[in-house]
Amino acid sequence: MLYSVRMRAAQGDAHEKGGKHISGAERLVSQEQLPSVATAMLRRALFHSRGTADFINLTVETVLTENVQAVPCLPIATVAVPSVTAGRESAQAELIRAGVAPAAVAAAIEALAGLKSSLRGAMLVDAQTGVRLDDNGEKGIRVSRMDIADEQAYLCWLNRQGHSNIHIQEAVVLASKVMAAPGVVAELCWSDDPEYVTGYVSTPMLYTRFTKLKPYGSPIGGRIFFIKEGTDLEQLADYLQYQPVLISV
Ligand code: PML
Repeated sequence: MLYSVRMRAAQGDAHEKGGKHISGAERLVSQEQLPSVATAMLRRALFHSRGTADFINLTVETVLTENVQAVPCLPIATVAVPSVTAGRESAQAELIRAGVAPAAVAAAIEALAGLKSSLRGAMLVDAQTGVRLDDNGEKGIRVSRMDIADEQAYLCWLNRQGHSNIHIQEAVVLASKVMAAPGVVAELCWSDDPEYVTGYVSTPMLYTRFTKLKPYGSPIGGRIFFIKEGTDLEQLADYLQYQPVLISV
């Protein structure tokens, strides 16, 4: 038996559109790890650099081990870019190489760059037309119930490549789960952390980081998943939100 532990912290009135999202986290852990993981999440929500949380939701739920799907971790590449414009151009090229239509790429970048507040989950967008497919507004689809199978091995693997921050640790796990879903062509993401400007494009083959994808100081971030025509959206949303997945390096 494993436990899915999920945290979401918000500011303002939680009853009004769930408040302003400031922090979130996802783990899938053993009973032994549960108390320390839950405490660390609570601490992260309480002492968040973006201010005090007015609302913290910590959910713990059992998951049967036999329902957990094993998924390989995506390899990581980093592209150093001199500016946000150069970063977005390179990300655009990577998305087009992955099979996303140029018009859909342009529409998606415009949609992410034009957000008035951060997305809590991801937008699902048609990879050919650029039309948004989910109707979840700023909530989007939250990818949930995933973790790394062997945390120490994962951290060593990341460290050997010079990566040690929590953003990359969590994003690679999430992207690996998303890219294992049938029908997902690629993902584009940049962070809502005002100090974190690196973003990424992931494809079923590779997680590519671009060192500047948004302006320093911007608190607005989000994710877009590009979806192949004919994909069963209900099945996809179900996998992204509910299928427990452990990622292996
Ligand atoms: C986030 O933390 O909100 C998204 C992470 C984006 C990039 C992580 C990285 O590869 O450095």
